[in-house]
Amino acid sequence: MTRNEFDQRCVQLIENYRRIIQRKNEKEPCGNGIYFRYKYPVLTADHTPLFWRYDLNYETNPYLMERMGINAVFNPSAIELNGKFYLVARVEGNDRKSFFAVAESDSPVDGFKFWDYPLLIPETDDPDVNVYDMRLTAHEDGWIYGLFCTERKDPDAPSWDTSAAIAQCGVARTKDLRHWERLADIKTSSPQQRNVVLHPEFVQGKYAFYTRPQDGFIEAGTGGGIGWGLSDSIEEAVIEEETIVDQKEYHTIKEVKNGQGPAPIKTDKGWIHIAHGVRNTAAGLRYVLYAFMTDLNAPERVIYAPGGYFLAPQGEERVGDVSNVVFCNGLIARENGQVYIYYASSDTRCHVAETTVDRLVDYCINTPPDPGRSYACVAQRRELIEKNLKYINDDDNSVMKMTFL
Ligand code: M1P
Repeated sequence: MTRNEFDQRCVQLIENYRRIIQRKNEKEPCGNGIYFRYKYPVLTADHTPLFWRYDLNYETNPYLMERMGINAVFNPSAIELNGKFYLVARVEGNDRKSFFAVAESDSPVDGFKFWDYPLLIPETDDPDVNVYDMRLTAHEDGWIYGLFCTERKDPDAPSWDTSAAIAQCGVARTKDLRHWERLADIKTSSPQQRNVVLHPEFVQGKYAFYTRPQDGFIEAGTGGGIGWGLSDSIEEAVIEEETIVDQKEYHTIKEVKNGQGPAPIKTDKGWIHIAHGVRNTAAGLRYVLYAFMTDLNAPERVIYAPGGYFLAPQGEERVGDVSNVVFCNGLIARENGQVYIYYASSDTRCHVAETTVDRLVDYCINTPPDPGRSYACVAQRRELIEKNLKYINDDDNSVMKMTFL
């Protein structure tokens, strides 16, 4: 490639990058009344700076090859600080290793731009092989904590088993998202932990955690529900006792396993939780989001559990590295009541859905629970139909008309 061709290709790449970063997002026009999706993903692999991927020196990279590709950007945590919106995304290189990187914007729905460098979160004495899925919590103790999954090779796995891993919860804290102090990994009695989230307030004077005990790396086994436990310390957190807040359950959207999403939103009616539920299908696992509400004074006690899913993969969201997955570990609940739910699709890209605290409260309180059997589901739906039919006039026997239209 000549120097001139190299320069032209540089310009082309920069133009493509700018187009993506500067693209205005569009709210979907109608929505389902619960939330509004947005048309474009808020972060993708193409949002990562070109200088993360290319060697931009003609002498050392005359073909302007992508030397270190980025495979995916997904499962972002989120926080609003001083009027700016930040996503701490899981960025995965072509080498399969994930790391965290901060993208910043003045808007909650578009314009996210990565900082020049990804985060270099310190390791412990036992280095992580892979880190992912951070949950940020602005705790009442004044720190912002990032809890994430730290994965290491299973030391007891037989030599032929090159995929057995142990997942546990890593902890780091910061005040500005730039400087991070690594604390000890959380100790629980479970052989595997993922989806651990710090509750934003002290409970009984202790740090409180949502956990997800699991027997195997993928298989929930005897675990799989959303757990709850307390620890005196955050620097050396030990959860002696884990109770299950929200069980996995036969023939529901969380039949195989489930996990807490971001830290819950405090409302005057209770804590609103967004979680993911996993079921099995002939095509593999299907991950959807669901919501529930817990008691204001006892965040481990579920008081409302709307039936079914809150958000499931649709359209392009259904396809990616791990298809048929939506996963949420970040949201921003603003003081004005607006809520931005950041979710990833198919372990590939990040999206946003917009709603309000009032809508979420209504959804949690007034959506009927899963009654557990087809017969009971039909009875539940017939009740809704009966109430609605008084608004429907089909006198002309062809078109159903809402009487109030
Ligand atoms: O691939 C889907 C998700 O699988 C895991 O979630 P869970 O622990 O609930 O099974 C995580 O690896 C997550 O990052 C991933 O999106």
